[in-house]
Amino acid sequence: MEDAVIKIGGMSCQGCVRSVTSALQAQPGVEQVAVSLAEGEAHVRFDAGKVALEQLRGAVEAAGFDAS
Ligand code: 9UX
Repeated sequence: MEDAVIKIGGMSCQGCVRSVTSALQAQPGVEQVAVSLAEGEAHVRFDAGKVALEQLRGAVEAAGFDAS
């Protein structure tokens, strides 16, 4: 398992937090997701054999937010 922090831009309310959380949870190999509105970041634990970090950033961007 891999732990990563993704910086998220464009979240303004808890609805955004929910959107980002579900986008990440929908990816293969994602085991745990914690998104902080105040910090503007997502902490993700995932199986790097099933999904790449870049793919997780892509899922966040596909949901309409900036990811870095
Ligand atoms: Mo809140 Mo976010 O009204 O995509 S859900 S701003």
